[in-house]
Amino acid sequence: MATVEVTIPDIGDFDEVAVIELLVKVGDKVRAEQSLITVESDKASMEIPCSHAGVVKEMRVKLGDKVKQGSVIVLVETAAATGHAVPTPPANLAVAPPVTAAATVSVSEAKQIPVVTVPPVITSVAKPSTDTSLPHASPSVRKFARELGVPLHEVKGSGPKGRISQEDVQAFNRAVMAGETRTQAQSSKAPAGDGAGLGLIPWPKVDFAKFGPIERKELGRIQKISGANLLRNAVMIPAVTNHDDADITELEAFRVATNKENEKSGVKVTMLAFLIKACVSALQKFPQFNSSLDGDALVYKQYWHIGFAADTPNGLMVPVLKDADKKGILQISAEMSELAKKAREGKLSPAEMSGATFTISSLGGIGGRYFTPIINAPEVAILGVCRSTMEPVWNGKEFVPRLMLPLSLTWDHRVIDGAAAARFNAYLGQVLGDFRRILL
Ligand code: CAO
Repeated sequence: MATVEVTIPDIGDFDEVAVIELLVKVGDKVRAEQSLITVESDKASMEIPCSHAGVVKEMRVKLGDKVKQGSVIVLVETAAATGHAVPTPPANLAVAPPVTAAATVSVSEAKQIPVVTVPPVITSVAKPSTDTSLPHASPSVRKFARELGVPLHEVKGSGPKGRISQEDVQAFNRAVMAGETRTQAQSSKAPAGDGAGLGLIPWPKVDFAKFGPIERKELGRIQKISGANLLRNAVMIPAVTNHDDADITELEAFRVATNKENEKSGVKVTMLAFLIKACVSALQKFPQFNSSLDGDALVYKQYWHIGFAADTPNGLMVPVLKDADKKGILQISAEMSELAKKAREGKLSPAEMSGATFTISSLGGIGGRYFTPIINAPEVAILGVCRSTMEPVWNGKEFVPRLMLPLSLTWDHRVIDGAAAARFNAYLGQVLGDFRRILL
């Protein structure tokens, strides 16, 4: 066993350079010629390579330290006595090193520790304006950018002299993903919004009038807004839809009876009110359905605000019934009817359309069997409901007529998996089949 001091080699015209990156730590196994640290002068950044294979015993520098030729940077414990082999300069020099001196080897008599230096590897130039081939970033940052496919020369560095950090690359990547900025390659392909930015072929341009009479009408304001939202949600969310049926025979009988009892109150209970309540129970049992993605984290909401799609003359609106967990069926019905009326009259306030944690889109009053609703981001799931029909259902002995409600649950596969979705639907079916389960 021998301990080798690795020092800063001749780095040319620079008195002192700053340590900008530590590429190894104590205990790391290192190969000969593996880069140990990155230093930066006002002209270039350079990797300082190791001379011997071994294990890092001690780091003699930290970030921000100023070092110069001869400064000891790392102690490496090697397996065999070393100090005699002259390491060859690294073959993968990105730019010719500022010095041509061969590697030097000297032995520190006092400590009996061989001191070994090898030429640095210049990795980037500090002034990209004079050399555009190498953006001003350390090797690990450039590797990171390469792996993400980020064009480094388009990233603005926030470090000294415009040096690009890993955070700068991440911020650039986030901005591109969020559509806040576009890479030069994206911009050169097509303007935003026509799909070509996604690498798709252009939208077909057809002269419809060539085939018959036409009338052109501009989209309404709400259609434009909801269209842009729906497109983003459809493109960005890896969505899957599970279809299921719920037996609502008894629940419908109860609803009809409740409406008879409350005839005079003026409040009409529809199936949607029961669905809201049943969904709250399912959301409480499966909290990931009541969450939102925030970067790499999931935000679980401790409130249950249910949005419901309303068909209005101006287009699709989604009023939000707040704190559905704290309200009974009659109150939910009354509030829903008020919100739906406001939606149709175009009188919903922004507050009445925000804060939803889950959405229900019911076409039950109109018809249909199943459909695939689009998730209302940043929610992670939406329930589509169609018209219930009386169907023959096998009860183990015979077919019996049951009122079956078709359910279509769309979920974000980044947050939810198929098994959880199937369980959610099954539980929802159980609750709708026997509403007493909500009390359990
Ligand atoms: N199965 C059978 N009948 C149903 C039903 C269902 N699943 N859901 C509602 N109905 C019945 C109601 O009982 C009512 O019948 P009666 O008049 O005989 O009592 C009738 O259909 C009309 O109900 P409704 O639609 O007025 O009431 P609702 O509470 O079910 O829905 C609202 C309210 C605002 C959601 C609804 O009016 C609406 O706008 N639906 C469209 C939503 C939509 O467009 N979704 C698609 C979004 S994607 O483009």
